[in-house]
Amino acid sequence: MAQVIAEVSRTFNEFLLLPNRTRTDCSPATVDLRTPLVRHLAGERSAIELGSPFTSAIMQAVSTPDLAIALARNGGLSFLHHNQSIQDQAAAVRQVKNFKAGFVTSDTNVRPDDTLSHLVAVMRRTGHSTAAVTHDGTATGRLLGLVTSRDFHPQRHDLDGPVAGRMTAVADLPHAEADTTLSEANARLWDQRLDCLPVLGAGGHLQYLVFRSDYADNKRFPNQAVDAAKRLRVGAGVNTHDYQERVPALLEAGADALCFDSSDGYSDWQAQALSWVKKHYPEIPAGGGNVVDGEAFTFLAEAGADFVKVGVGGGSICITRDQKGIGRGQASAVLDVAAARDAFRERTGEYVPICSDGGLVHDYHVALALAMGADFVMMGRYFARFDQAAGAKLPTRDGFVKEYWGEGSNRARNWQRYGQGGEGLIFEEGVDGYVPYAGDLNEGLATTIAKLKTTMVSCGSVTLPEFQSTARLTLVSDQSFQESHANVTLRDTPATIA
Ligand code: RVP
Repeated sequence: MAQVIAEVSRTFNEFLLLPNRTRTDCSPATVDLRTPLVRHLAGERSAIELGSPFTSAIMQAVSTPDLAIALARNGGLSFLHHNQSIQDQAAAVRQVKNFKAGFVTSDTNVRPDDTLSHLVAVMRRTGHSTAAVTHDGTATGRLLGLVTSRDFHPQRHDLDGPVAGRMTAVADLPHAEADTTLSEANARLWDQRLDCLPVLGAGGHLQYLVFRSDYADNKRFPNQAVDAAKRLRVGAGVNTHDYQERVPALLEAGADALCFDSSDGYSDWQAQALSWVKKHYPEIPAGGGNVVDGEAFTFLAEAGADFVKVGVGGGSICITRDQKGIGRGQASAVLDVAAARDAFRERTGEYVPICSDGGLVHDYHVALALAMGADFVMMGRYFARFDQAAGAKLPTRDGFVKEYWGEGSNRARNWQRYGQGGEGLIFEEGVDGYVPYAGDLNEGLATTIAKLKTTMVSCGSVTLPEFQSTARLTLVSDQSFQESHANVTLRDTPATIA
């Protein structure tokens, strides 16, 4: 007869944190959000630590190189999705690893004989007002000059004339060599009163542009997730089908960590794939999942997983529970797996971090997931709302939205993640939709981090391990859940009245 688990399957909305005593040393400024990413000896440091406990979902709609760069600069990590060719995924990894803060690969490029009206169109498309003029119109062509929107006027200059007529030629242009550091470039920007300094490699080919504004911008990120060579860290999703070809290519490209990505990770396929990676590439961390209970966690930890992802069916775009009747409330899943993680540590002396993946709808859900024992969280919907995510930004009557679609939707058709038998999906396990547009990741994440820090302060914690070990949670009734929300008629802002 089937076993029925006595405990009800619960989700984050059913819990609240009780405030603990806040000591005088607890303040948002003293909160340290560092967290381990990979397996390590208990009491020692993880070989990879995140500066903040956020990872972005292994999804087409979410984890682009741009998003990975922005998230790593904020201390988190993206796992670039594997629902693309091995070559394309490796190129995406390289793009993140080659990112040099403040050194921009020019996206506004023209040839010298292009017309000014073509230049205007290119500037309009990219939104940038400085263009590189290269011999072949590419970002890495031989630099012939720079032209900015201040160099010509639509009424004063013939827009059918060539760009070469209005550019500042490279001979008159201060430029830097390839080995220039950001602080040297910055010194020249100020000393020579420049807005932009091109960096040239062999044969005068353009490598990067350094802008004054980017240098200031870089100072905003003291908490970046970087490797020993100070390159941003990036993870990569892999599947249990083509890992023997995909893994070497991703490692060659510089991926810092891998994650086997499956809607149900409690499988022999995943254990075999993890053992293969451990045997051939023992130095590269590889996570597994997804699981929802302690038994499955222990299975993957024993198979060598360096971290384990928790969550089945809770994702905002996920219909696995409707379609297959499989899953578990995310809070119950995290609590159960965290207990198994602690038991595994007691038994083996090894700490295997866990990640709460999916179903985090409000910022405070992040705090709850961490308090319940997650070492870091993974989010799809949250990151899909930002400029850096892949989905198109579309206008609606009520403002902008961004596209967001599940890996199990017909749009993504990631059959490697769902294993319905053979190549392809027989039925959908995800939907294709929209999320409200939320602007720039840096600003949105800063607000979420501020809320997390103040919650931790209220709970008397300045580190995540302290938060996890001292948090007190209470279940909420339907009635007290109502009490959580504002209970007045909200005043309309002038903008909405108009
Ligand atoms: P959310 O953050 O709630 O949007 O959930 C994102 C998570 O949902 C992913 O990290 C993944 O585990 C899961 N997912 C992705 N696609 C689908 C699907 O199509 N069902 N589910």
